[in-house]
Amino acid sequence: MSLIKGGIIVQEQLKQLEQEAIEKVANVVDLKALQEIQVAYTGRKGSITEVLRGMGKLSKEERPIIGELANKVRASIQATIDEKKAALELEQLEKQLEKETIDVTLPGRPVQFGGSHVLTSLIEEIEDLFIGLGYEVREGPEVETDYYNFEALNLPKGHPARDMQDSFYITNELLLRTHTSPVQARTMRALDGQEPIRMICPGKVYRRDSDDATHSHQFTQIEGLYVDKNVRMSDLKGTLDLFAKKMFGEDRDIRLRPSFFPFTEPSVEMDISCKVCSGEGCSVCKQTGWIEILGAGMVHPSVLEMAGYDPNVYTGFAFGMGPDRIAMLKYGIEDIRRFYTNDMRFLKQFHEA
Ligand code: 2NM
Repeated sequence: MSLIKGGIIVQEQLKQLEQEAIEKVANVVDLKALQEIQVAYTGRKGSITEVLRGMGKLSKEERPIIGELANKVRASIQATIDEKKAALELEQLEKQLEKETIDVTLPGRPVQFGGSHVLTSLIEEIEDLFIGLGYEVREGPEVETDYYNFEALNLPKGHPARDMQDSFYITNELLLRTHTSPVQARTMRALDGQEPIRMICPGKVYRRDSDDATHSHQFTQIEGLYVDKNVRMSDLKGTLDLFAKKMFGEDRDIRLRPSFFPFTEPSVEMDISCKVCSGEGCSVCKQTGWIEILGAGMVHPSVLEMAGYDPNVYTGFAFGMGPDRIAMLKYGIEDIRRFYTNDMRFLKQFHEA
């Protein structure tokens, strides 16, 4: 079958388009330009479609021949584009991989290990000890009401001991707690005089002191409370003796001295025997052979009553200590501010290597 004039022209056009497209594809350097070539030649509005649209002028015999040729040309251009596309994509991937090369043999950046603050560790040690005796650990708010911080602890408005603990007031009725005892008053209140209590409450407390080597406006406290029927002073002494020996060593003795707190009656202060001089007298114990560790006493009947416990049925003991002070004694730390100024060289001494 041979083509007549119209067919030959279209045939020539198609071959020329093929030639042209293949040349353009060969010179293309990016995928976007390649895509444009594809649209321009093989797309629905591309040159090949354009040529085929002119087929109406051709004879019936010529049409299938030209149609077949057009398909071949289209396929040939498409194949060239596909091949180029694969090559460009590979090239792009290689560039990308090169840019993102990771040297897996480089040593990692050193990790800084953290650790518990010395006061946190000490508090946890004391918690464990009392948990072993059946005590619960309880927490309460640091912003406290005047009622729970003072009133419920037998410190009514105008009581001279309120001056002793100059406080940070927020409003007339709200302040930063000056001790953790309000947690105990709250716990007693919550149980409504119905159940025995064995609890300790560790936490931060605040007082309006000028900071120096032995005073801080913020420090820690742990207070304990035991309320039940028939709780006696001897129970307090036995508990404190056990605590002192577990905390400071089996070879330590304790002694109780009379003292005064508004929320306990009678009140005592507990000393432990000095380990440095074994009672001979040295600078740590200020030549007395004894070191003051905590305050304690039998819960004042008014405190029990205000919390809803009948003081004729229930009795209790309470004690309070300062982990800051205990840590200072235990580790020979001379300045309480050390705990709060976060010098890593200081803090790291209490971590295992
Ligand atoms: C101390 C000393 C003596 C104490 C009393 C109470 C409460 F709430 F039960 F009444 N809590 N803590 C207490 C008693 C605290 O600290 C030196």
